[in-house]
Amino acid sequence: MKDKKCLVIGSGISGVGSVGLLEHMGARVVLYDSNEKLTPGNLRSRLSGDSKALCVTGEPDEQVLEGVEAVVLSPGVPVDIPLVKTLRENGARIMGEIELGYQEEKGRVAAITGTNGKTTTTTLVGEIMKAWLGREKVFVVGNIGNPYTSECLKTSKETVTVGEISSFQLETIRDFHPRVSAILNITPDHLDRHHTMEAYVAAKENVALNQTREDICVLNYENQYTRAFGARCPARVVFFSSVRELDEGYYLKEGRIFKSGGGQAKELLDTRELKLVGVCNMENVMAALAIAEGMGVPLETVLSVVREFRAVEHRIEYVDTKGGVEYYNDSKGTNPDAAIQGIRAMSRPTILIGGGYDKQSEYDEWIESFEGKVKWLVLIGQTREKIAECARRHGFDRIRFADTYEECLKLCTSLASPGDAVLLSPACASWGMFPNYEVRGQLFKEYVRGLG
Ligand code: UMA
Repeated sequence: MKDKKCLVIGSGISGVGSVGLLEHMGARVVLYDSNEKLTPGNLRSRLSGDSKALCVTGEPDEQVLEGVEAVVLSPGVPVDIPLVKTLRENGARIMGEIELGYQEEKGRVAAITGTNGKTTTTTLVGEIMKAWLGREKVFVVGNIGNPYTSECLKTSKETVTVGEISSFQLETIRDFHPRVSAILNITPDHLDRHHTMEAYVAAKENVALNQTREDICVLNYENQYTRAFGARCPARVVFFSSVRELDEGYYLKEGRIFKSGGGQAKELLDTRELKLVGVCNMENVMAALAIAEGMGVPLETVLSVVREFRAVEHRIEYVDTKGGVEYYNDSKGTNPDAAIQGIRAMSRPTILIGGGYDKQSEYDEWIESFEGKVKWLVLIGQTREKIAECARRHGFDRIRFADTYEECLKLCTSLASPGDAVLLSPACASWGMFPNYEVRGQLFKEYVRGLG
């Protein structure tokens, strides 16, 4: 990158991390954001004081684009927008922020992707690695909210990087080569961005693109896409299953997790020892066991961390009980499949908050999973009409609409009786109403804590 003109698109945390790294590499950097509400001054204020990057917002002029040799895309920037197309045609190399960070990686990498369970599994694997190597030798990066480009310069031969890698980030992989990769599951999501399921699946499979038989790829045997990928994956595949006994791999049977191979099966743990609940979390635990073992962590270290590990924030997170009503924050239920797990975890009649940004998802299976458990569905956001229409088609009409988030929360409290649960598990992204699902979940928790 030395002396090259590089254009970073997007001035969020990935863009800021990329500018810092590119300048360290000696590049001449332009930070660009298409948001017309932002000014170059806004962008500058996000960068470190000694940054010499040129900051541009709105419509970029020809001079800005002239001579650009490399383009770094923030994950939220689609690869098929006209600006990227033009730059590609002009001969610029297009890469994502993860790929840029990987150029400076000096240690070993574990990369975790999948539609759901990524954050829990990544956090758990990160904790296992920290218990094994010490906190200062482990970097947990990526979609989890910590850009790779902000950490990669700290890596060394002794360190391990654990990455939560989204499909957005995998679209632009070229050299990225994890020692162990994992695809936890693939169900329809982000189809507004990837357009087809095939393209979404292909992006996920890119996590193993550069792996060889020396490497490991952990896959879910019970997901049609990941099972099929097992047959053509370039790495050595380790499967896990929450449904059946596997001859080779990790599986769940009668509440216990086993590891099998070479004609033998060994019980690793009884899931009643765990602080995590739900089958989806048992899948995350099995994946974490396989990833950690693949990275060489002693089994005893792995098991001691797994036993103590608690649910991550915003994922079926119990908030409080107010007036006999339990409140759960599952703001991370940003697609129908994740939200189904949220409903499954409820053991009470539930007032469910749904709706948000339209990712062109189908809601049929989510509505079917209500199975008499959902008492009221309170809908908000861009998708509310679409979800309501789908729910009515499935014979569910206990629906209420809210215009603001505050109105929505108050309505839920008024609809709930002692013994009920209120669950925020919207099956949609928060975008449009909130910058991210964390802010949405935080607001929910603040509201609940403020209740008498
Ligand atoms: N922008 C443009 N042009 C475009 C699109 C966006 O200039 O065509 C600008 C926007 O105006 C904005 C900036 O890009 O100013 C935002 O970039 P970004 O959306 O990539 O956001 P970052 O802050 O860099 O955060 C990204 C990830 N965001 C997305 O993938 C949407 C974060 O994942 C991730 O934690 C972070 O990088 C660090 O790796 C969030 C997410 O929602 C949590 N991920 C999706 C999910 O989990 O479902 C994939």
